[in-house]
Amino acid sequence: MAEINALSGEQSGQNRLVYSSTWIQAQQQLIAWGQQLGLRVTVDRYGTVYLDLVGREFPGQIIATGSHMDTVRQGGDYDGLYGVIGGLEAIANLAKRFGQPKKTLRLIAFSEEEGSRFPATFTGSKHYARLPVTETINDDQGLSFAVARAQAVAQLVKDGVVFELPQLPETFTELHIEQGPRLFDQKIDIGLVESIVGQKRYTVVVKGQANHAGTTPMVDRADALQTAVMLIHYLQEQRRRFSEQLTLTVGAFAVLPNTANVIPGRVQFTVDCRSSDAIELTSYGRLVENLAQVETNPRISIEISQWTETAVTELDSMLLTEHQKLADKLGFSWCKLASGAGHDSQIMAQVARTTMIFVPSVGGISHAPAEYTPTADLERGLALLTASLYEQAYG
Ligand code: HGY
Ligand code: MN
Ligand code: MN
Ligand code: MN
Repeated sequence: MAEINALSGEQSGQNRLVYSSTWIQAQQQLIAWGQQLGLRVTVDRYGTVYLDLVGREFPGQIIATGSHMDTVRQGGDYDGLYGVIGGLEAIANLAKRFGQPKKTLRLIAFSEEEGSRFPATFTGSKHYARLPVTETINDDQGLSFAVARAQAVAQLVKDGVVFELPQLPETFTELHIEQGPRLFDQKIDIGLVESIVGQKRYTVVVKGQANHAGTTPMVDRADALQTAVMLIHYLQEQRRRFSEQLTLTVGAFAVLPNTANVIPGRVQFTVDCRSSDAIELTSYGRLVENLAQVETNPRISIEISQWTETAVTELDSMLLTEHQKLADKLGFSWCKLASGAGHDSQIMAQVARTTMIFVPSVGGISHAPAEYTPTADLERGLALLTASLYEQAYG
């Protein structure tokens, strides 16, 4: 993991945004490791990398593990990458100790999950799951997804690398940090994930009238920032009507023009709401979608666009039960829990029996440079994943 994280050379956290140079170098490094291990290397059109330890008796029956290679901006060292490197380590250890498995063992490094560069999430797992992927989107520099994708993926497909969309697996197990405080606070080794929250994300654009800060009479102003602040306050007020588990994050703020002596004419902000209760998520989402009905300055216009929606997802209970037994055998403490973070597993759960293994995040911190998990915890998660893959592919 250290080698791949070092590629970005960032002190202020990881910025391995999809199709960026650090993302390309990381996927190239992963391909090189896969080739050194003698694994079959496949890359799909979105740049997801698949490394296969082909099965001896049932090569077409695939047991998969993995996670996403991209990060949020100023992200941590473990979100996504732990599942990619941990999955590779588990497969390499099994190949060294037990040789070829009966079924194919597959590691997947999904190209994009976070939605940090382009307003689209889970692109890698959606494409692999044969679900629609939006390509007609630009990043904040105006570069199109389609161009960035084509340029980056062309650098991954070289000699000995097959370029296709491989067959779907029987099962998918994602090794991931919890990104929350529960395991750390309660000193529990392993989290066995029962379900993952549903998510809705929106962009809100408030348009007013840029004007002179000194000469424009207060009654004639259309101050976009004032209205945006009032809308955000309204969203937070309304959230109180819902259960504690509905999370609301109002994110990135963009204000134009952003100078003290100009009345802000245009403000953009994001809204991220989540819940493991589908009805609650729908009704809060409707509040956001109807923001334009809220009483504001008649000179102001408000545009709301929704850019992600992922359903509340139940994971595979039989795989979870198997992991309980293996964790007991390994002498690890464990608990069942729901994930407040989104994961590629909620897309993979639509096409394969899917489960997740969590390890603690110190202080529950994630999506930040301070994200940290001690090696002993990482190794416990790896040991459980290795035991599970052994049971499924060699047993
Ligand atoms: O936002 C999330 O929950 C995930 O880490 N992408
Ligand atoms: Mn993640
Ligand atoms: Mn994340
Ligand atoms: Mn995720």
